Amino acid sequence: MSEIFPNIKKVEFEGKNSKNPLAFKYYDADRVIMGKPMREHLPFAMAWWHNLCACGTDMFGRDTADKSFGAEKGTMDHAKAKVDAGFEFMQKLGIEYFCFHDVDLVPEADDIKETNRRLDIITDYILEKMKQTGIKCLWGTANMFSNPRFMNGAGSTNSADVYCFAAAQIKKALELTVKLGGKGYVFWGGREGYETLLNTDVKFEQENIANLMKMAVEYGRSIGFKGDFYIEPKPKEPMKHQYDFDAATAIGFIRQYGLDKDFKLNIEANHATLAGHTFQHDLRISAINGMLGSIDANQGDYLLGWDTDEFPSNVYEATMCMYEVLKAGGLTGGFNFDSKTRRPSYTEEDMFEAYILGMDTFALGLIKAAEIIEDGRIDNFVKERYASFNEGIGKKIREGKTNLCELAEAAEEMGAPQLPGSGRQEYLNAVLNDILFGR
Ligand code: XUL
Ligand code: CO
Repeated sequence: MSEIFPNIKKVEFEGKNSKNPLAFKYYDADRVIMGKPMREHLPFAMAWWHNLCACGTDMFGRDTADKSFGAEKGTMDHAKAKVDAGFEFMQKLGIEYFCFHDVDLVPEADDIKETNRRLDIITDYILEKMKQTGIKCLWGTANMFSNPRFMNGAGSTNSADVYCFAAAQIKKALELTVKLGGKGYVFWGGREGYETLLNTDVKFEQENIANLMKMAVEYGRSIGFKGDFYIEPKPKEPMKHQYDFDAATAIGFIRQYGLDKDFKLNIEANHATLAGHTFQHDLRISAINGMLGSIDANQGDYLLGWDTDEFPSNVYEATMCMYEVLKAGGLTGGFNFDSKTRRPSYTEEDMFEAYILGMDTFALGLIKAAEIIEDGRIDNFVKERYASFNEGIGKKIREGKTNLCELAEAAEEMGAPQLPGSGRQEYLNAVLNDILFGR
């Protein structure tokens, strides 16, 4: 079979002094960091939708990139060409996983039976490619936000008919995820939210969403899905208000509806920043609740208030991400590049250079995060900061062995308490700079 990207050879690791745009400078798959090769720390995934479907369209202009891959768009030949392009792309970059929505794979027909037939054909083809290459599926999902029928959401819709349709799509997407051996199944609540409370029954909508998820778990388990279900929080866009606002909100929802045995979170960097948090914040909140499952790797733009889905280039953020991941003992999922090249970056080279940037950024983040941990100054400072809880009354507080009367007595005895020790934020930032740039 002829190549789709004949001008691009397998991307190799050349080291940090390389000036070759089509080589890795930091991602060295076999390099061992804290006892594990980089490839195991960083199970990277290609997002089918951005890489093989998105062509640079924005609200003000049509496609800039040609992703026909030699076939006529809107046909099954094109669906197949996308599979060929995707597998060649992943192989050339050494990416071991992919993620997909149902409608990324085939052109959607008016009749769901026909769409499902097409999905069966294309996933047979994908399965063959997976066997040939060893590439695996990280997670699958159903797109329940693009079709006009989902204008008011899927689980949160006001229409029982649309709700049935959502259920049908989830059922099929779960079957496909199982067929392709996916490790996870994602619910990103694309339009699960509202525009105005004047027409919305929030409680009812949330119950309906939870019930849809319960039915998904029940069906998924019945057909042998052993992986994790994920909620991917996002505060807004396309809806003004989305129910899965951020990690903390999604965790509350998962627990409220008894979904915590089956669900974890898929944290996307740009979603966390849209919610007014740092990426690291949402990772930490997920991790301390035992719900850090997978990551959608991208970044936003601090000057823009929307989901720009840029390829990660911010080494500081990637470092703090990898610090959280290492501390949490790794991910059960992986790092899916839910990122797209900018509209003016429309060439094949841009597609590869974008992934090289993202992979190198996370590799550098991993190297630096391991250095933070090995250096120990930051972790030791945090530990020391709470030292007053290690003995005396502090120890009793830590162990839950005291009460308000005893604490009040202790306060009266001590007179005015000493000020808590300095937070030393400036010193800690200097330590971080030293680790990031001083060596
Ligand atoms: C949208 C988004 C989605 C999900 C999957 O902001 O992140 O691509 O990751 O539906
Ligand atoms: Co995402």
